[in-house]
This record gives sequence, C-alpha cells and structure tokens, in this order.
Amino acid sequence: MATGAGAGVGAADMAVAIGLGSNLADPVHQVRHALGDLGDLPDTCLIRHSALYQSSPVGPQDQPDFINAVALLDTRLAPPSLLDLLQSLEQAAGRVRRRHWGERTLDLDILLWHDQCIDLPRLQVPHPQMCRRAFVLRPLLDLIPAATLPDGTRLQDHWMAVTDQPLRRLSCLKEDQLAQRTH
Ligand code: A4P
Ligand code: MG
Repeated sequence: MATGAGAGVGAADMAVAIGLGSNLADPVHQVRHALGDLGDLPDTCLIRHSALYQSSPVGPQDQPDFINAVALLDTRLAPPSLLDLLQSLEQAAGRVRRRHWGERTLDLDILLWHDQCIDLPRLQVPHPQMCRRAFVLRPLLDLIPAATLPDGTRLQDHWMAVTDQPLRRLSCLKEDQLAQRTH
C-alpha cells in the first residue's frame, strides 16, 4: 500500500497529480470537459490545472497528436477509489481500449500521490512512465516547479532529459481553433 518517503517538496505542496490525455473525438473538448469532471468528484477539490499541450504520440506513430494537461487535486478518497472514479470518467467519454499506448478519447492517469509510493496490482504511483514523457513533466513542472519524486529525484532533471520530444503549449485562442476544426 501507500508508503511515505518524505523526500523533497512537502506532501501538501505535491497534492495528487492527474495526467489527462486525448487524441480522439475533439481532444481539446475531451480534456476541458474532464477537468470540469475532476472538480465534481466526491470528497475532492480541483486545486489548479496546467495549460493544454499538444504532443506527438509516444508509442504507435500512426495515430493523431495528443492533447495533454495535468491537474492537481485535494482528495479524501483512497487511491483505489479515485482510480475507480477516473476509469468511470474514461468510460463515460467512450473510451475503447484498442491497443497499448494507442489512440483514446480520454486517458486519466494518477501521476503522484503526495510524496507516497503505491504498489498495488492495478495501481502504481508514481506512474511508471511519467519521467520519460515530456507531455507529463512540462505541465507538472508548470504547476509545481520544485517537484520531486518520492525517491528524491527532481522532476526538473528528468525534464532536461526529454526536451527533444515535440511539445507545444496551446494558447486559449489555439485551443478554440483546434476545437472548432473538429466540429
Ligand atoms: N494503472 C496502473 N497504475 C496506474 C496509474 N498510476 N494511473 C493501471 C492509472 N492507471 C494505472 O491502463 C491500464 C491499467 O493501468 C489500468 O487499468 C490501471 O489499473 P490503460 O490506460 O487502460 O491502458 P494503456 O493505455 O494501454 O496503458 P497505460 O500504461 O495506461 O498507457 P499510458 O502510460 O497511460 O500511455 N502520447 C502522448 N503524446 N500523449 C499521451 O497522453 N498516452 C499514452 C498512454 C501513450 N502515448 C501518449 C499518451
Ligand atoms: Mg492510462
């Protein structure tokens, strides 16, 4: 279960971080809508969220670009309960699991749980892939510039290793243009 490691930025600062991703069915709308849904979860507050980013797919290349963002939550839910609710939101968005790392209407990953490690059969936190992914690290660093992992490593240092991955921060205007293009 969850274990505290106590390294780096305090637990209160780290909060619970959720990664959002979509590359199907109006991805900008999917991510914006999901941010609203996160704020409506029981026993949970949406503290703040990042800008939206556009990124090339990690995994199969024959799929559209992704729209990604990160949200910080304050929640009294237990980690498996939050995972259940996030998976319900994915299902409500019409999520179909076609292939590993493939296209999806909505993906909601638990990235960080304060400064804790969680190792359950269906939930590993920190998310095992997060440090290899610019589309996770950049928005997370926008929200918590001094963020560290439970092992004490700095997200900023992980970010420096992935800056070659194509990533574009969207302005509100660009978000609207992208959203309109899909209607
Ligand atoms: N699971 C374990 N740990 C977690 C966690 N921390 N948060 C389990 C959420 N779920 C977690 O996930 C499979 C299972 O992982 C869940 O049932 C849960 O019990 P999934 O999303 O159904 O399956 P998947 O997508 O095939 O695998 P995975 O590993 O979740 O994919 P990722 O790592 O989420 O990557 N490229 C760009 N540019 N942007 C993206 O957002 N996303 C992916 C998906 C690939 N490429 C991408 C992006
Ligand atoms: Mg996932």
